[in-house]
Amino acid sequence: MQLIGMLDSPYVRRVAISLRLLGVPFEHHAVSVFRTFEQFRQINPVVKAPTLVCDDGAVLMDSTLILDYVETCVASGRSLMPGGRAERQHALRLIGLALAACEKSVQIVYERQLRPAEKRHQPWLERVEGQLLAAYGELERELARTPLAVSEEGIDQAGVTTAVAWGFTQLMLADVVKAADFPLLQAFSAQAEQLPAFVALPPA
Ligand SMILES: N[C@@H](CCC(=O)N[C@@H](CS)C(=O)NCC(=O)O)C(=O)O
Repeated sequence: MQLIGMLDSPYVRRVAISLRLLGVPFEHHAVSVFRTFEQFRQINPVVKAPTLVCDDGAVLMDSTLILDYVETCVASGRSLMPGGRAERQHALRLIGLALAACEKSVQIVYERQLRPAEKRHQPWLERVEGQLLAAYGELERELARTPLAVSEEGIDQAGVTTAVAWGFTQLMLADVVKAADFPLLQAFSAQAEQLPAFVALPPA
């Protein structure tokens, strides 16, 4: 299978790291939705990163849907999603918060990089920044209640997505989300970024 998209997208990176942790072979093609729009459009007319081209040629998009499919391709029997109902509910809550943080971060990045300064709407930006900080506030409280496993064998999808989201936000918006205000997220992500799967798939 082929994973299409740049690793500076947290959505692409969470899929790439998950594929590697799960031992599912894949080719990565670093095609940009902006710089190489036409090339991307040839693969997926909708131009969404990540895109997964499956071995039978089917084209999937949306990181969560791609990961749903990828989990069915694992030969080793490993899963990044817990099986028990309570554990799965907890993982889904964390993943939802981390994905909301990704979405709000991406919205702010697009506002800063794509929208002309004179067309920016400050109340909208403030709303999105508030949502972003709320998502990380909730994640920080969750980590205080229940620490996440952080080893190559133990990390799950909640851990992968939380660390990738945090890394992206710190890379792009450290002025909005101050690392010192979220010490548990900072410490967890620093440890996750040392894991071989994260080191092999850096965001830049
Ligand atoms: N919910 C989607 C979000 C994917 C997404 O928004 N990706 C961005 C790159 S970070 C993208 O494709 N942007 C181009 C566009 O939406 O036109 C997912 O989980 O994959």
